[in-house]
Amino acid sequence: MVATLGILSWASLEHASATITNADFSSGLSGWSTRGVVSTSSSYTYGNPQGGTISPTAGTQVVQMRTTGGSSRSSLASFLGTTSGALNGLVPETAFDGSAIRTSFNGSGSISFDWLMWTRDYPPYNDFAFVSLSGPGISGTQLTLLTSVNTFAGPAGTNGPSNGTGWQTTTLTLPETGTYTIGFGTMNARDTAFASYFYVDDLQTTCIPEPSTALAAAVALAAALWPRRRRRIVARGAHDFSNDWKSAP
Ligand SMILES: [Ca+2]
Ligand SMILES: [Ca+2]
Repeated sequence: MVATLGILSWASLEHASATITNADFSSGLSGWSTRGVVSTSSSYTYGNPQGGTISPTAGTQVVQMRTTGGSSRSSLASFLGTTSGALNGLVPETAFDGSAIRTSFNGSGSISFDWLMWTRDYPPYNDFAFVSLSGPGISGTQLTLLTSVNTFAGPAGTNGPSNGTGWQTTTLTLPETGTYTIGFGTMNARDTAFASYFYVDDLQTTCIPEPSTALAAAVALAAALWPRRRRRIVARGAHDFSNDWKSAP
């Protein structure tokens, strides 16, 4: 019995740990593919005006993507498995260059992550950040706009708030159980000047055990509880088993 529970326990741990590799970027960019200007660090600090420091929300490092100096829109579209037109459609302005990362993982239920955008740009130069997701139950590549300069930045010369959008958490639904690819990107809009910066950290996904594993665990649990209940009854010197069973919680 102990051996059985041990195996089940090991199996469920193995299942959970196999979901997202380097989900908090503590191992730099290991397990991630990148395009454009991408780096990881224990912190990013900007000078005034409206300077600030971006720190990880989990582990020892956070990833940064930069718009200016990145790759072309068509290159990013190819990298993320989508079209140049779809990326351009995320904001009303024309999208130019930018940077992106992506990784694949086994999951089900949902995936959540932390993100923050900081900018040296200002409205109406509407640089933006987005997430992409593809996998079972999703048609093509799903693109979701997370934020853009017009929604959080201040007037020219201010660089917006010192912490940009601040850290936000977004959760996406995974329609089925299987292998998904998630991507993150940021792009210049309206022109290629004045960089914006996009940070991501702490990806987490639920992982529901296979039905056969769940059933086996339930059977094992019932078997484990049965002798314990019997021992308790015997220890109490029970001579009337029917009463003991009725009074059992
Ligand atoms: Ca981190
Ligand atoms: Ca810009």
